[in-house]
Amino acid sequence: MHLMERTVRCGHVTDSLVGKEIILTGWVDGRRDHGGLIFIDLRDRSGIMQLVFDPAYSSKVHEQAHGLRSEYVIGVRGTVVERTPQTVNTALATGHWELHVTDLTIFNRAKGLPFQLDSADQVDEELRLKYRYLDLRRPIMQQRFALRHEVIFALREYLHERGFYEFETPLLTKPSVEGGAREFVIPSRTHPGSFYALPQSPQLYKQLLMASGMDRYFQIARCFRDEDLRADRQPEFTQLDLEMSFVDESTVMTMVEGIIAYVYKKVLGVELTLPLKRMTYDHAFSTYGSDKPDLRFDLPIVECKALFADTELKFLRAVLDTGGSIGALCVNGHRFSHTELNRWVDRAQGLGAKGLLWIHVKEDGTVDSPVEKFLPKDFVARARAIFPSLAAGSVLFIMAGQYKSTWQLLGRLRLELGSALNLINKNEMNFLWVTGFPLLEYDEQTKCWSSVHHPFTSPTAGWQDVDFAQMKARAYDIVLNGIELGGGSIRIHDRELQQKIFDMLGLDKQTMEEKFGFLLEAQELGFPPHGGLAIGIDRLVMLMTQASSIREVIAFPKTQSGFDPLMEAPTPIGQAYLAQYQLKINNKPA
Ligand code: AMO
Repeated sequence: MHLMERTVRCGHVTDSLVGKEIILTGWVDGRRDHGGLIFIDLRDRSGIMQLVFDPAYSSKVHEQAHGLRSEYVIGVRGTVVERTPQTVNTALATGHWELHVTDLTIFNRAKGLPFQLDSADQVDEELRLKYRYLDLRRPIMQQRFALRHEVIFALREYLHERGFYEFETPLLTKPSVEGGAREFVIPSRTHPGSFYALPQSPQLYKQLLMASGMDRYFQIARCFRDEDLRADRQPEFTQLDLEMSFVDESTVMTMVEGIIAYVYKKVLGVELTLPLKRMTYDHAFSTYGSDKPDLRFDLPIVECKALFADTELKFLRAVLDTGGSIGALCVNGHRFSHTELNRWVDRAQGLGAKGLLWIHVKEDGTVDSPVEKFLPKDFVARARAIFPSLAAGSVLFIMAGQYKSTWQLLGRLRLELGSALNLINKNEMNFLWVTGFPLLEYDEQTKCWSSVHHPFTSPTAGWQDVDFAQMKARAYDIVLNGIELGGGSIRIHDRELQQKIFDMLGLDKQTMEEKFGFLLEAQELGFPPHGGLAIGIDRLVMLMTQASSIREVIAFPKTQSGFDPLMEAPTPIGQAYLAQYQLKINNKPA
């Protein structure tokens, strides 16, 4: 008889099974052959159990066990026995017991693996992804995916209890006509020359479901974006997407806080303090140079134009005379050598800054700086009025230029300093809502205004009375440890307002009809007020498992260049295949 029907998982063997006969199935994780006795660590997704093969239990089975190698797939029957005190392994959950094996089935053998599972962290990621099924056998990966499952299960549970319906919306949807968007397109065979697009998010479908009276919607939604990839970006990723009717910002934000607190409590046993912190976009940007500040450490950017109002330093003068800004980070409690300070200058230049000025306050209260002789005698006293924490040993890192770009650079430098100087408590979970976003942003290159979130976002009251740049959105982002976890808004449900927004974005009547005619029409057929949000599930699970990238929590992710080394996708397709779609590849270089 094959030992297929396990009675318990390896990691779940406990005291109550001592003296009992059990069946285990799994993979050979390790093997020690001590001549007479053979010890095997048997692994399944729950953990490891030590097997002992002794000729005294069965000489035939002991003989068979000699042939076992790493990653063989086996089933065993045996008796659970308490280990002697000297052989207890406290590092293992099942380390107090072992299985004395009397029957063995070898289901399958394994050749030498392309990499050792316990040193997978050191191998090239592309190799790990090519053999992802092996990579996923590692306990750390099994734990991450168990946690991911628990998170998704908890989300469904919580939302079901609160009257949300789960929906599936189409994956074959409408491209954004003019192109240039970050979309993947799919040719249609039945409509030659026409294309579908994979959704960047289910945004419009979920709004339409509100027009249908579904009231509360959610979806564990796969989204597709053809954009440059990073540690927290993949071309396909998963959102918890939700939408609610008859709500304002606070209802949606409170619901989302409840969801996150429930998941943290249920899955990690961590109690979050609600409500979460809130900050306006203007404050976040002026203080941290970012719309998603990492608040696990402070180190604010301080505007210090006044300190240099009468400066003779040419580069600062030039910036001040052209309406630019000067910002500084004041680092206390760290001793920097000249070499280190100059390395930070190089780093700032690496980030794209023209330069970085450092001023070090020495123990005797005088300053050390490349521009020391241009600084007034009472510099430290004047600086202290702006930087109250300035003391002996402090270093000011100063950057000058146009406000937005300079603050963005200082924001990035702040993050690098935070990490290099160990200012970040890695175990902290620092949640933050950012609100009061601008509605629109101006693109210098295209000379066009575009939506900061999306064009269906409602502006705040009074938008008619201010310039485009001053209009604010009824939008909110949720940030965790400096990573944007989710974003949402209250939407427009009125045709007239929607049309005005499209106008501001430069859409002419015809394009508006072609692209969004269905939405404008729906807005005239009884569309309720509504709003919602989407949370990046991959990012959430990455942060909950302290993984270094979302690729560690997606079962079959793409590489940084968007390639799947396992299936080898994308891949060219032949002429005959293309002909079905009436397509031809132009092989000439563009
Ligand atoms: P947004 O574009 O902000 O909003 O996306 C919501 C969240 O999805 C995650 N995310 C990603 N995760 C991995 N890889 C990517 N390439 C990627 N892009 C986004 C982030 C982000 O915060 N329809 C709106 C939501 C709404 O208004 O309700 C939307 O998609 O965690």
